[in-house]
Formats: sequence, C-alpha cells, structure tokens
Amino acid sequence: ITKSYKVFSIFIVLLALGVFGCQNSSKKEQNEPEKLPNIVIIYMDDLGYGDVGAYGATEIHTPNMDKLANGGVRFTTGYASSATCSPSRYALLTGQYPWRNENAKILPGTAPLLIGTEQLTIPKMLKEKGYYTGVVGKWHLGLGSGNVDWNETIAPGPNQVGFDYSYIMAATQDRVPTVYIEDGNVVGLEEDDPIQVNYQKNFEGEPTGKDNPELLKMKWHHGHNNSIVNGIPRIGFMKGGEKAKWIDEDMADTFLEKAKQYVQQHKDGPFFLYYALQQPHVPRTPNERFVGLSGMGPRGDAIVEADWCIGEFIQTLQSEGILDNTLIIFSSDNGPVLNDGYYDDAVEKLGNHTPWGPLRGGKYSLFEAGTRVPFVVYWNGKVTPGVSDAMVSQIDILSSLAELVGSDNKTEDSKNLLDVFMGKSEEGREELVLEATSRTALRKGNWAMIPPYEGPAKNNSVNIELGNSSEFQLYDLSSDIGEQKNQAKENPEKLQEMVETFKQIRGA
Ligand code: NG6
Ligand code: CA
Repeated sequence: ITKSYKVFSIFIVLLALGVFGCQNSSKKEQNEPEKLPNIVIIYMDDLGYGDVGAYGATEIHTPNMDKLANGGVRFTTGYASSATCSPSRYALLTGQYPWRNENAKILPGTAPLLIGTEQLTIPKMLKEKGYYTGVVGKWHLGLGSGNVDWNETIAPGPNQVGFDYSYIMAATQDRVPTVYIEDGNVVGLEEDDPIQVNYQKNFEGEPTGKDNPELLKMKWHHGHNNSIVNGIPRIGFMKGGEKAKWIDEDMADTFLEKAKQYVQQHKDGPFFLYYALQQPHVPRTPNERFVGLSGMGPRGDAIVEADWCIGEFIQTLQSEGILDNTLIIFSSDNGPVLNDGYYDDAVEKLGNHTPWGPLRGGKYSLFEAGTRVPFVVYWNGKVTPGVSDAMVSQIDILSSLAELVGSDNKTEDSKNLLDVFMGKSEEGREELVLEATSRTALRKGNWAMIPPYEGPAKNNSVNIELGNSSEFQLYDLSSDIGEQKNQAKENPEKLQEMVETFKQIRGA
C-alpha cells in the first residue's frame, strides 16, 4: 500500500508540475516580449558641436564617431541640459532639469552625492526591467554625504543610485582625488598610505603648482595650482595614496578596458552601460600612441584618442555578436573650450578647426555652443539612419528609454521622444530651458531668448562669450544660427511670448 501510494503521489506531483509547467511556459510564450536591447550611452567631456567629422569638422578625423552618426540618427539640434558637466550629468541620469536642484553646479571632488538615493534615475528604471547597469568613466556627481573617508568604502555613490557596477573617477581629471574608484573602493590603495583630500588648504610640506613650478610637466594658466600629481598641477589638495594614483596618459585605455570587460561579462544582457570618457577635458593627456596625430596639440590628439576608444568599443560589441541588439546614444556634456586652465597649445595649434562649428559661445555659455552638442542615436537595423533637425535634449533620454523598455517611470521634465530618437518622427520638443553656471535661457521653435544677466559678457580666462547682457537677447536661429542679430527690440511680440513660456516653465 505504501509503495503504490508513493507511486501515486509521485504521479500526482509530476502531473501538477506538468500542468503548471505547461501553463507557465505557454503563458510565457504568449507574452514573451521582444528581447530588450542593451543600451549604451557614450558620453564625452567638453566635445564641441564642430569637433566631429559628421558635424562638419574637416581638420580633425573622427571616423568612429562618424560611423555612429552616419549609421544612426544625427541630430543637428540636440542639447546637453547645461553648459557645464555636473548639471548636465545630473539631468541626463535623473530626467530632471538641473536648475531645480540648487546644488547642481560644477562640484569639487569632496562634494556629497548630488542625486538623492530616492530619486529616479535611468539605471534604476532599467534595473526594474531586468537590466544589469554599470558606469565606467567620469562621475562628477558627488560622493558620500559630506566628509568622505577615501580609505573606507565610499557611499552613497553610483551604486546607491541604480548602478550595479561602477568604475569611476570621482570628479574631473583636473581635480583631486586622482584615483579610480571601483564599487566604492579606491583601486590599488595601500593600507599604510592613506589618502587625504582637502579643497581649502594644503597638507604641510606637500608641493603645489603655485610654489613648485620646477616640478611641473604641464603649466597652469588659471586655477589648477594646488597639488601636483604626475607633474600636473590640480584643483584641490591631496596627500597619500601614491600607489593608487592614476597615470593620466593611461586613463583612456583603463576606462576602455573596463568598458570592454563589462560588455564581455554581461553580453547575455540586457545591460546598460554609461561609458563616460574623460576627453577632451583638461588636462589633455593623450597616450603617446596618439601624440601628434591631430597636428593640433593635446586637445586634438585627445579627440583622436577618444575616437579610437569608441571604435574599439564598438568592435567589442561586434565581436561579441551583440552590436545589432545594442542601442547606442553618443553625445557630450557641454560645449568646447580651448584654454580651460593649462598651457597646452589648444589655442596656438588650432589652425582652421572650429570646435564650436557655426555656433556662438562655448563651454560655460548661454549661447548655443554651450549646450548644443553632437547627439547621435545608433541602433543597427532598428534606427532609421538620417539627419534630424528635431529639437531633442539629453533630459529626454530617461522617458524615451522608459518607453522603449515598457516602464511607466517617466518624469515631467523628460519628454518621451522615442519615435524621434528612432528616426521615425521629426516631432521633437517645442521648447527647452537651457542652463549655464546657474543662469537659464529659453529655446522655443527656431528662437533663442536669453534674459538679462549681470556679469561679464566674456570670460577672458577661457576666451568665451558667456551670454550676459543688460538687455534681453532674442535670436532667430533659422536664419541666424550664429546669434549675431539681436531681434529683441524689433520683435517685441516674439520676445513677450518667449518670456512668458520661460516664466511658465521656470515657475517664476
Ligand atoms: C572649472 C575649471 C575648469 C574645469 C571646470 C569643470 C578653474 C579655473 N577652471 O572651475 O578647468 O575643470 O571647472 O569642467 O578651476 S566640467 O566640464 O567638469 O564642468
Ligand atoms: Ca564637461
């Protein structure tokens, strides 16, 4: 009896398993969503609208960026959310205008995490949909919650706002601490050589760029005269962590290697990778393999180096057999600058190159070149290649990706422009508020409006027009992309309309 009972129960269990199993699998088949694509954001630092061949550069060669641009949708009217780094990156990842957060400014290396751990971010949204998420490269969104101990695991940071994996530099290449941080831990740190960082005062006996010019291989022009690392004077003071300090000339290779490894480890997907290259931000330190290739000095060489990295990265996707199932967004955090604080021949060797293209201004500026940047969406076989004049912003990436993966997690500032990004529609944004060093301006239709701001018309150190004026400025970009003819006086109705929209969005 016991035996037949046993057999019978096994039979029942098998039957149940079979029935439910079948039901399960048939249910799955019915609702099986199309395989979600891998998503990569390739984000440059200070790359200008005119720095890319596909955007009209003739003096510099960027074949790999061009490959993305020509094989995808190349946006002529794509914007970063800010003319500087931290606010742009904040907006990119959170889908929130940076001016809504008063702390969204260029951050020192000791700044606390700018993104709230409760805030929605692209990686969080994607994680919920089954993505593995990672960031490799420049972070510059703050770490910790004040008084970071760099010798312990540093948190909160990227791993607390949605990234499963992070391999980052804390702030910028010109700011201390000059070390890589992997999942919150300084890479290569030795216990008996702890790191200390201070942005107010130097550590006793430590050389500085200001007092020890004889130790420098790169000279500072403005700022950048605190601690010296690898012969390069930085912003901020740092002591210790000798073995952990990065070698600037190897940075591009290091980030590329980590990005490749990440892809190889997660190729079964879906994965999200935010690959944030450090070029061509200062200090420009191309590896010796690239020195002299552009004929424009370190700035041009760094762009050539970055282009090579992008080529290698795409090659990795290809050889892993996942390029066709990977959506790539390529853009830059803000517009170009030549002399950003070091003597590095960027001005002297520029020749006929125009990093800003036909636009006015540059990094830090409310004029177009501050925020209008190369902006490309590439997805082989899925995105319809072409050129789009639709107005799009990096802030729209969050809601558009949410739409792509079937998530309801969208934000109000971030518009779902998935069809536009996929090259299926030209209906971009109607309006957009731009930010530059805590000032804001409006783009609407073909028009740009900059309200009056105090402050110098030009930042003489970097030689860039900032957009400040005691008068309203109004430009018709359809006929005047270089913003030469202020129409505020002759077109008061348009000005009025622009000011009203601006106030409405800004809530002022
Ligand atoms: C500025 C730095 C500049 C650069 C910038 C941040 C000085 C004088 N200038 O304060 O060199 O580091 O900050 O650039 O210190 S960003 O692309 O990260 O926003
Ligand atoms: Ca930048």
